Amino acid sequence: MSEIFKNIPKIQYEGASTKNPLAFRYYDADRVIMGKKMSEHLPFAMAWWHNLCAAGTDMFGRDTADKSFATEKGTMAHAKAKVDAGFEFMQKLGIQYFCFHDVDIVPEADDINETNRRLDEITDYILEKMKGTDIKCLWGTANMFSNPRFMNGAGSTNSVDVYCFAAAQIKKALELTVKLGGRGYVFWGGREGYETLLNTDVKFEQENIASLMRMAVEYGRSIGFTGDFYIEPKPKEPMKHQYDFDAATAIGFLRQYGLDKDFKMNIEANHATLAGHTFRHELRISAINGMLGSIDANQGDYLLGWDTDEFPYDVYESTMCMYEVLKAGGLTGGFNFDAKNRRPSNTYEDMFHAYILGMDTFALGLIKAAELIEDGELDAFVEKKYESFNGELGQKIRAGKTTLAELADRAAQMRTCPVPASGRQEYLEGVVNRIMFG
Ligand code: XLS
Ligand code: NI
Ligand code: NI
Repeated sequence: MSEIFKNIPKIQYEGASTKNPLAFRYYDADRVIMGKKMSEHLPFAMAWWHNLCAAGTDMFGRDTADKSFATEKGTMAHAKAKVDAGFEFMQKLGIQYFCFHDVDIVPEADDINETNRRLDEITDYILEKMKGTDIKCLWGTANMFSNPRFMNGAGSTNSVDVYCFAAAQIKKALELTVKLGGRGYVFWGGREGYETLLNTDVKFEQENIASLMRMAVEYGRSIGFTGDFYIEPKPKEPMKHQYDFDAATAIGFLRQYGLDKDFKMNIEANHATLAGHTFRHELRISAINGMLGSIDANQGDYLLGWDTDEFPYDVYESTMCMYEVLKAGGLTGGFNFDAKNRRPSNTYEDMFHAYILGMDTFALGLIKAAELIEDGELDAFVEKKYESFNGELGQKIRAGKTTLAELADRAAQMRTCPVPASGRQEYLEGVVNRIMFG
């Protein structure tokens, strides 16, 4: 098989001062940060769909990039060429994981039996490719949003037949994920939501989604899937209102239906901002609930209200992300670049520039987050901020052993209004800038 990305060498770390556009400035796989190699802190993954399938089509125009890889699109030859391209791409970048939807890796047939046969064939081919490399699957998923049959949802559909189709796709995608040794399995609720309550029974739909997930857990465990299931929260798009709005909503849903032991969150930066949160808010909420699993590493645009899936370049954001990840003790999943080149960035070289940018952004974020933690000033401040709870009464409150009457008595004895200490936000923002740019 001949080289696809000709003239692109293996990308090496050359240090911050390099002007070589095809080199890493910060991502130095073997560099040890806080006791672990960068490559272990940052299990990067390639998103099959954006990198090997999407070619720039948007609502207003057709493809700008050529992702045919010298074959005819829609054929198994093309599916295999994408595997070849993907493996060459990952090896040249030193990326160890990939993520996929079922329909990313083969053209879908009308008859699911034929689709499944194609999936078997392509995953045999992928397995063959994996041999002799250190490339693995991060997570798999079923695309239950593109095909018109899912227009009213998958788990939330009004059609029993469509529900069965969704079940069949999940069953197969789980088998493929296990076959490829995937660490996780993702549910992104693409069409699980509603456009109008005039035609929607929300309770009915949510119960059906939960049942589908419960069956997925049962089946996954029965075929030896030991990884995490993930929900990837998103507030809107394509639906006006999506059920997995944000981490807090998704966690509540999982607890309500007894799924919280098997599921964690896959937090996507751009989805967080669409929900009106910061990326780090979603990470923190997941982490404090023991559900920080994996990350879809991308970036939105503050001027646009949709999922622009840009490659992350904002180092302030990646630093805050890595701060949360380090504090949480790492991820069980990894960092999937659910990101695409801008439509006018349409060459093979642009694909590499995009991943180099994303990997460097997170590597620098990791370096800066470790410095913030080692510096210790933020931690020390937060600890001091709550110090009044260190006393006897504070400890009693923390232990849940006080009554309202007891606390009210204490307030009654004060005679003056209590004043808490300053939050010092601006000072702390300056501390962050000292570490970032000092
Ligand atoms: C779409 C989602 C999607 C999931 C996988 O907004 O981010 O790409 O990550 O289905
Ligand atoms: Ni997204
Ligand atoms: Ni995503």
